[in-house]
Order: sequence, then structure tokens, then C-alpha cells
Amino acid sequence: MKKVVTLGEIMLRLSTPGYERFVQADSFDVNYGGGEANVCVSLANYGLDARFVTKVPKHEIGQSAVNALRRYGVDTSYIARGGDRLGIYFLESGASQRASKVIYDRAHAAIAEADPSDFNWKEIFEGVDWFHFTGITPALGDKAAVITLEACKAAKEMGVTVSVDLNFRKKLWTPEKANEVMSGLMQYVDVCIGNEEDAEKVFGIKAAHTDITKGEIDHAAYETVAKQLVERFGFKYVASTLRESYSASDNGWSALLYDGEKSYLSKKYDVRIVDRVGGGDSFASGLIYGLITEMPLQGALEYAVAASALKHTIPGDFNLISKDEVETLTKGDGSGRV
Ligand code: KDG
Repeated sequence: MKKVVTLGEIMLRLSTPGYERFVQADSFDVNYGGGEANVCVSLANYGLDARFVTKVPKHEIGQSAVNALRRYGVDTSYIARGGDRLGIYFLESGASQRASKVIYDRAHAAIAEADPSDFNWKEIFEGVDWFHFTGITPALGDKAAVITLEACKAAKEMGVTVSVDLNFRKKLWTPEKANEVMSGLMQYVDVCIGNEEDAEKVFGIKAAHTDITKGEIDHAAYETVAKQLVERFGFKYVASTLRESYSASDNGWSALLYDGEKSYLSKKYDVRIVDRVGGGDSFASGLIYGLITEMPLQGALEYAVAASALKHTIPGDFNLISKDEVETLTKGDGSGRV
């Protein structure tokens, strides 16, 4: 069985019930989530040996986060314990023309204050095939950036394939700081996932076509971004979802993968959004699954985009979709609403 490790923060997610606004909610729905945790849950769900690495406090809330991962078969044996708190994020889901809102309460979280000595990468990567992280982890603070760098170096030394999702988070760092830190990490990365906005915010790489409405990009424009990413960093593959945002409730959803010579374009799905948080993570996990199981590139891309289209139908961060459900969707022609 293939083994994957992801590194990042898991947070308590408190979302208003239904589409309530923050100011009217009397209770919150409790879930757990975080970019790399979401990827790890999907990969465990697809049957891989998936290990999540983070640090959580020793108290019951930290344990609840660990339990949420264990419930879906994630290997939690290298989660460090200690520190003061688990980060929280509050979510108000948008609908129709009203956008979603996220409020972070994550300063001083255990993983943001973790020490590099909390993790023994030689042990963590023993027998591992793939390592995934996102731009969120090094953005958590200087020590988290060092931890990410040490993980990347060890992964490369041990022959582990490395993927990144650029995932720029403007509430965590500036584009200048992101550029400085992420540029130093890219030499260890084989597979880069990042949309047009991430590429521009993190690396100042812009699509050649400038007449694109924010949040929407066509595949020809994204291809120019992918080519620049490969030229600058030598990635083996670059991929991104391509979102056409009709409203907070509906998206056109497809994806592109570039292998340094050729671009592969997926089917496009018409997605009715129940919960879009984690949609990008389910694309990343679908792509990792497709590549690690050696699907043909077009098949890996179709698997990833179908998995992430299906994620939009599930409340919570985690993509609790089975392999069979993803495969069934990929066999259709892409028409009809997901
Ligand atoms: O990709 C999903 C994440 O955005 C969500 O889980 C919260 O980790 C999070 C973040 O930093 O935005």
C-alpha cells in the first residue's frame, strides 16, 4: 500500500447552521479541517496509508481533533502534543450573490508555535512514497516555515515525491513574505498545484491574457501560468482547478494539468454548492491518488476534478466521497448538475 504524509494545521471549524449570518447564530456546527488534514482524510478514504503530522494541545479539544482524523483512518501516530491551543476558524456559508465569510482565530496555535525538534523526519518518512504540504503551513510563522523546510529536505533526501498546493492566505502573510519563503521551498517540489491567483500572489506570475474576470480563468490563460511555473521551478507537473463562479451557490468546475510539454484539460462540471471549503484540497488529494497509483495523466486529472466536484455536495471540510463514487462520475460525459 502506498504511503503518504501531509504536514499542517488542523483547526476546530465552527460554522453557522444552514446559511445563518454570524450575528444571528445561537449555535455552531462543529467540524474539524485544515488544508493538509483535508487532503490526508481523502487519501485515507481512498485506501492509502495516510499519515498526518501536526502539533495539538494535550487537552480534550486537541484530542477531539485527533479523533476526527482517526475516525476516517488517518495515521495520527506522529502528531506532537503540547502547546496552548487549537486554532479555530468560523465560517458563514454564502448563498446566491452573498459570499461566504471566514474569521480565523488561530494565533498561537500549537502547530504555529511548534519547535523543529518536535518532529523526527527520518522516522516520519521511513517507507513513505509521497509528502504533501500547502502554502498555509509555512505561513503560520517562522518556526513553522523552518519545520516545512526541514520536512521538504528530508523528503528529497529519502526519495519521497513532494507536492505543494500554493494556497495563498492573505490573512496569514504578505505576497512579499510568501514569495521569499515559498521560493526557497520550491526546489524540493515535484508537483505544484496552484491557481492563477495563488501564482500571482506568491510568485508574481501572471496569466498572459489580462482580460479575465477575477475568480474566473480559461484554460488557455492558465496554461501560460503553468508554463511559467515550470520554467522557473522545474516542476514535473503543474495543475489547477478552473472555476467559473456563477454565484456563491453555483460553479462551473474543471481543471488543467501541464507536464512540461503538453496540457490536459478535464471535463467541466456544473456544481451546485452545499459547502465549497475543501474543494481545492479534494482536487489535490484526487490528483495525488491518481499519480501515486499510476493512472494515465488524463485519468488522474479526471479523477481529481470529479472528486473535488463531489466535495462541494458535502458539509464540512472533509471529502467523504468513496473511490467508487468518484469513478462513476468520471465515466459520465460531465453534463448534468453535480
Ligand atoms: O482549504 C481549506 C482551508 O482553507 C480550510 O480548511 C481552512 O486551513 C484553512 C485555512 O488556512 O484557510
